[in-house]
Amino acid sequence: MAYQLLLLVCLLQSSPELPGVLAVIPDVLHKVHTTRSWDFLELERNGAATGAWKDAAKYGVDAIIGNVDTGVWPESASFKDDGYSVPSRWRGKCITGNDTTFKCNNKLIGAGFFNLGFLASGLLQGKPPSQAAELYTPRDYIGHGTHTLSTAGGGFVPDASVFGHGKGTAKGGSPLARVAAYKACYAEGCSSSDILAAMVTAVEDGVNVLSLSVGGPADDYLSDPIAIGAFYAVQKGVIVVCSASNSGPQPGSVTNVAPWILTVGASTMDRDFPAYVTFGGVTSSMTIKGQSLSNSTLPQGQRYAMINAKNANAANVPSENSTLCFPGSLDSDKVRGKIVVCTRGVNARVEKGLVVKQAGGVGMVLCNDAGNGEDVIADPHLIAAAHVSYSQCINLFNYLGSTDNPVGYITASDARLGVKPAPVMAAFSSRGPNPITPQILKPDITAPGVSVIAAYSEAVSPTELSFDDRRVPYNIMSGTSMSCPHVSGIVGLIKTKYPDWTPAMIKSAIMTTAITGDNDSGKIRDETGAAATPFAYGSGHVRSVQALDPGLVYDTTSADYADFLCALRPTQNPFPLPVFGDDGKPRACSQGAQYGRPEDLNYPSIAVPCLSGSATVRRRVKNVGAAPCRYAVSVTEALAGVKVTVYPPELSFESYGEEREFTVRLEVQDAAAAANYVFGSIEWSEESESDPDRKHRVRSPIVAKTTCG
Ligand SMILES: *[C@@H]1O[C@H](CO)[C@@H](O)[C@H](O)[C@H]1NC(C)=O
Ligand SMILES: *[C@@H]1O[C@H](CO)[C@@H](O)[C@H](O)[C@H]1NC(C)=O
Ligand SMILES: *[C@@H]1O[C@H](CO)[C@@H](O)[C@H](O)[C@H]1NC(C)=O
Ligand SMILES: CC(=O)N[C@H]1CO[C@H](CO)[C@@H](O)[C@@H]1O
Repeated sequence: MAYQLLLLVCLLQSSPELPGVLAVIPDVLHKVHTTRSWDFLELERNGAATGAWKDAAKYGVDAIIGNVDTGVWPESASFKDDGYSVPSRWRGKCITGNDTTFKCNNKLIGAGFFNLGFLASGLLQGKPPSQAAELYTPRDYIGHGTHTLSTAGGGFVPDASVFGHGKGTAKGGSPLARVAAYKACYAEGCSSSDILAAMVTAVEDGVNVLSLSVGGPADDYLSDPIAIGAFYAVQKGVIVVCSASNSGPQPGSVTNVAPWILTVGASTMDRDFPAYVTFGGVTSSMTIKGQSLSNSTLPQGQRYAMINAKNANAANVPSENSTLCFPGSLDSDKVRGKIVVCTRGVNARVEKGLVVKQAGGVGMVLCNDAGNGEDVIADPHLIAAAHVSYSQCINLFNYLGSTDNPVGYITASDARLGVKPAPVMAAFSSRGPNPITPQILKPDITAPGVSVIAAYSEAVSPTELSFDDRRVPYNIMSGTSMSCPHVSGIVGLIKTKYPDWTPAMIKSAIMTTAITGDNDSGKIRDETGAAATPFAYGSGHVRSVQALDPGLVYDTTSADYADFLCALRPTQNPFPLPVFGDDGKPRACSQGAQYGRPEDLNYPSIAVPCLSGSATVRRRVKNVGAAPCRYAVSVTEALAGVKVTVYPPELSFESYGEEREFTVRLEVQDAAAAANYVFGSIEWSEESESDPDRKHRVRSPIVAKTTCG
């Protein structure tokens, strides 16, 4: 422990641009945000118009995206040299350790690894690192970092697929961006000091977008290395995008919640990977739908005998074990040549298929139990297979129990597009309210994070299971880890189109143009059943084209963040603030000075968690559209029990860059109705008689609660 503290102190002192030692922070374990490490993810730009992407944003050509993660697979086609040159502002290096085969190029322009905190952390508990060589190279031995980096800034790679599924051109959100990989995470986790070292190095190297699909617990901003590193980055003009974590749907589970971070939740796309199970006689068959990314199918045109694994137990093995298709639990004589129906739970889903295959079965239906319900996953099974929901499987179990010689077959089709409704909030995506400052709504945004295909490490199998010896250049994964780099890629586009914009302006553009509706004429739904709220999706689902032309933005300066931190100080740990003025000089909070309230931070969303009687919050917007222009406000969604009044109701701008202030007054009309959080929104919409196409809409969600604590 002493070593990490020294490391942190040394790190801060070694950088002339940092204000010396801020605090002594215990090292904590952070984890990469992959919900199901053998689930696979597909990278696709969601509804982006080619013109805006290609011409206005030039595919993010001026972005340098840094990724703090598990490293990168440098030979991946997604990081192939694309002939563009390295920007002159780049000061980074390609630090390859003792990996002589690792090469950077003009696409993958930088790499490094940070392991001192990890080695000293006790994460290894005295054991030798499982793969010692992996500690001294930026090479990715896990797959996560390659996947996330290629989602943000991977180049165009035609004909990418996972075993032929989801075939298409893989690409990052900013496919012409330069990318750099900062490895700070290992199989056992990431230490906070390595993460902070990686973030500071990336900023000094000259990245302008920093993507972190990493997180850990934090009780306050000043003991959270990601919050501190991000604060430093934002003051240097580098926007930091982080995943919200995978601890949903519990309320208050969101991480990376500092207001200077762009925090991303995860939702589905309109694509799935169907596999169908047909059972019963020719004249009385029934078909149920599941999901699969199996790399094999059954020969068509025939029916196969089926058996419930429960009834296929080997001698001396209880049926509870064979039900789950544990290794060694199946009797080959009972399953040979058959489709075996296994129940989900305990052992890995893909392992169950292998157990069936090794016992001589030809296919597997993987059935959820009641607890797993409707949550089905497209896995890269080693046998023809379909993962089917509980409600659908009930029909199959009824059939198996009703006949002596059950028969059926499995068919798979390729990826199905246009699935409705979409997006749907993933149950695993972490939820607000913000556990540190409920006056700042978190997460900020949601983006695709379920079944995303992107580049992968060829040092590991697609399922990460030891018995799986397959290697794939592209893999499908799910998690807020996968949604975060989608937003990082879009950020690279905005940075390319508007090189001078501050991190807060870019963040505002992304948040105020998001949508809360789905593709089925409804509100974004939640996998857990109910309609989703801003505690799941923040401002809504990211819309890349609209984010490139927001009209107005909420800018937030370093001084604003300093005031915010000073305003919080009574409830924060009492150490000096890592805050600089816009002149670059350190600032300190003055005792007794007035710093306003945290809810007055100029944020693109509004949260008033302890509303008694009435409250007025302040905001200001900056015109980044054509001038002159005029906007009018409306309360687009009312809050139950709370009246919302915006003043002034109209704003006029004479020039580009001009700022206008307004207030939002919340008045309790029915405290009981708003005793729990209530949600609404306001929207500034552009009014132009001469040009009806000029109608920017700038939306802010509002959350309020009349009870405190
Ligand atoms: C790699 O280099 C480091 C430090 O230079 C050394 O300690 C380590 O043993 C090397 N690992 C291997 C596998 O060669
Ligand atoms: C499935 O994977 C195995 C192992 O890598 C391979 O031998 C086989 O050809 C694959 N099948 C298909 C249909 O891709
Ligand atoms: C049945 O599974 C349990 C674990 O759930 C295991 O401990 C036990 O050894 C298994 N029994 C047999 C006979 O395989
Ligand atoms: C109503 C609606 O929002 N439909 C959207 C569904 O999703 C497709 C593509 O993902 C969009 O093009 C539609 O506009």
